[in-house]
Amino acid sequence: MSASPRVAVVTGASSGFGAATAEALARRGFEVVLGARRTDRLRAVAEPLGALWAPLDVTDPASVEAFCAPLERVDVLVNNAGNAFGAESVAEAVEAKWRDMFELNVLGVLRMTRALLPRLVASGDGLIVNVGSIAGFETYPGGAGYTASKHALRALTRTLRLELLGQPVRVTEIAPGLAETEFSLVRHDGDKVRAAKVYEGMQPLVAADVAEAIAWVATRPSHVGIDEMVIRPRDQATAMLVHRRPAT
Ligand code: NDP
Ligand code: 8X3
Repeated sequence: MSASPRVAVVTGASSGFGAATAEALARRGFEVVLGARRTDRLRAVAEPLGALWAPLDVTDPASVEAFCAPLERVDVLVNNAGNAFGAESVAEAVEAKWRDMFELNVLGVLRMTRALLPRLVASGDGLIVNVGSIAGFETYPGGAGYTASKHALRALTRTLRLELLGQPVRVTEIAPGLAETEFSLVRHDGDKVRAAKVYEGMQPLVAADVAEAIAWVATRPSHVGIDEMVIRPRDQATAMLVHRRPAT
């Protein structure tokens, strides 16, 4: 008799890293449960994988509760939903954007983790993967709202690992550098020219690069914890130091 598949919840699965992670985990035999706000996009990701999906807004406690309540078994939680809003300097910071980033990138992770932790513990072999960023331990001009939120997420992740010592749940932070997804388009409010400039003259990561790392973490033997993984393009040494080739 074969064991029933492990269940992995992926937030922000309608695009980018989340969609690619859904695919990578499904390919490795996980039963994946996907959440995001854009349900048309979510359905398009889920259906070819035979995955379960439901609307999820991690900034809304009622939505988190409705998404999590029907889940009987959860082995893996990938807290991936997140975004940056704007690139204003501290002097010109827009408080509403900072609030939105903290609601999404920090409190969203807190809500999902709190809701699913009992089921992760009950699985006997739980794993939480928080998608942080190099912005969790670096800073750059115009990035303070986002980097502050990812620094906070990093603190949450590290604290959780301490608090869960002795429980059957591992905690991992995945910290990517520049990756071409919808991230920059969202950050720059749909401005395609500005978003494209972020990757000009360099080769960024693609979503599958990060998804493969998450899938690798999720398939280590249960006694092996991967605390953190920094993944950058070869063309990027730090958040601010990027090798760009001149246009030919
Ligand atoms: P995308 O913009 O492509 O994906 C973001 C995902 O988050 C979407 O699926 C979006 O779905 C979802 N999301 C946004 N708001 C909410 C919400 N309130 N509730 C639920 N889901 C939400 O960007 P990425 O794939 O690049 O980003 C994924 C993660 O990776 C983020 O945490 C980001 O900070 C991080 N990251 C990205 C890097 C990059 O360079 N791309 C580098 C390092 C880290 P929907 O709008 O349908 O809700
Ligand atoms: C996204 C990477 O460098 O734009 O998390 O902050 S960066």
